[in-house]
Amino acid sequence: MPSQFPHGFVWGAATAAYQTEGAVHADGRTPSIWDTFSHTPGRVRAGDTGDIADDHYHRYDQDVRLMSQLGLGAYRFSVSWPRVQPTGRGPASQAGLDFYRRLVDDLLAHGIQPVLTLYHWDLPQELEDAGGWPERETAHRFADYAQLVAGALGDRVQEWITLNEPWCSAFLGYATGVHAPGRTDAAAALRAAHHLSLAHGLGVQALRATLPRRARVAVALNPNAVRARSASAEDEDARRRIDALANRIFTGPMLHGAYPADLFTDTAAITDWSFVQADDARTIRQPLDWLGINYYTPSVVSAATGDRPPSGPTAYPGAEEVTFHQPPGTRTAMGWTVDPSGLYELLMRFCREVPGLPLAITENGAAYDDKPDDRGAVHDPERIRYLHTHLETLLRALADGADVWGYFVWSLLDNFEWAHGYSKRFGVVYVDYETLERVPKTSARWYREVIRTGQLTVGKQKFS
Ligand code: PNW
Repeated sequence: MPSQFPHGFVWGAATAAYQTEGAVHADGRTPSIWDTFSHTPGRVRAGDTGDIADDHYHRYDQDVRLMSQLGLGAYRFSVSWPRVQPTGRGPASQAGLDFYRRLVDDLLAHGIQPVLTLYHWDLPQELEDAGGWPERETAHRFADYAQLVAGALGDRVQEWITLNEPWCSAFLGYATGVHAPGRTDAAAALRAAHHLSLAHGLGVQALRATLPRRARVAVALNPNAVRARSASAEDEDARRRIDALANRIFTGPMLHGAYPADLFTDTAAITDWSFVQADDARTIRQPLDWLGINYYTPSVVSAATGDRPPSGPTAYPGAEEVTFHQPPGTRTAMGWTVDPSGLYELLMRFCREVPGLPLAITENGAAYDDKPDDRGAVHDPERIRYLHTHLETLLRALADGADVWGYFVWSLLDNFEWAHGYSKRFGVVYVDYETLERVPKTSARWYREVIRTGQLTVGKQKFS
């Protein structure tokens, strides 16, 4: 197997607006659903909020210098909708747009390609008050917002992502309620999933109409690498159900122009799907220039009773009988099993399923309990091991024909890890939340060597 990444392979790092920016009241920004959620007692661990986060809004120039020292070829960030269109409709905030112009110009000046995600979960609260993603209207508001950002930044950003992980927005936001807006209504979650897909389709149309021809448009999904615990018909059916509710619910309309029939059957007791209109499937299937894949860990499911009793509302309405099992292997601080084979599976699946569609790994990484030593250095050998094994797997997929143009480590910086607050650190750069000082971890130095050499071997000898 080749140990060398292809010439021109793009090495990046990713963040998201609410997780890093802070400055939630600056320049006319209004609350997003995550401001409301994090300020509601009991929703986020230890009452943490994104009010300050990494203060990236005021320290972006320092962060771009860090990226430049890492040798990054690309930086994936998201635009905060309520920062650039405070009420979720109507006029833009020029001050908000100016922040992203400054960030993008600074990236370009350092030779770092900006990769812009329009929606990484921070819906303007006003739109949630009007019904949020379960309402069709929200998809149209997203298309207007997409056009507004494209008009302002289309001259300098080439890579555009409509949505980040619509599965999380729909099912963690509206079914389990562990994410904003914290609702627990299975039917609403299915409606939300459809309107997120519709928002993607309308958003791509708006971007195509506004952006120069050279621009590339994508979506970032978190496909679930789901396996059956056994080969029994019951466990295989459990796998099929989760595949429908986690994967094909989005890839069906977005990539193939139709919902899978089994999804409708499985969820018939929850909704009749009458909110899907005749032309929606055609609107949602827009030609894409590439597909973003976020990967952390695989899933193992069975039909039988599992390790743990089900707790709280399900993230998979229509698959209430399915049990999730902890896959074998070491775990990260999230409790997620380290198993890169799921990444290989997904890359090969998409290159078979959608021939000719280039892929990028838009997120991959791990949380560990990083702490500075008495000299202030942060050693994170587990993260190096995690990234190393996943990049090895990526090399194998490339050798087997997967068309992957880039890799984005999640995350550049430790940041606000949603319902876990600041307790989970995903960064290759440590953030001291008292001083907001940035300290590159050993993994950052390791990543710099991988980027510099395009090889994994050098990094391994030196750092593990
Ligand atoms: C992704 N799940 O979130 C997000 O895109 C990032 O913003 C986040 O920081 C990162 O992964 C690490 O969590 C997920 O429960 C959150 O299946 C939860 C799940 C999946 C992805």
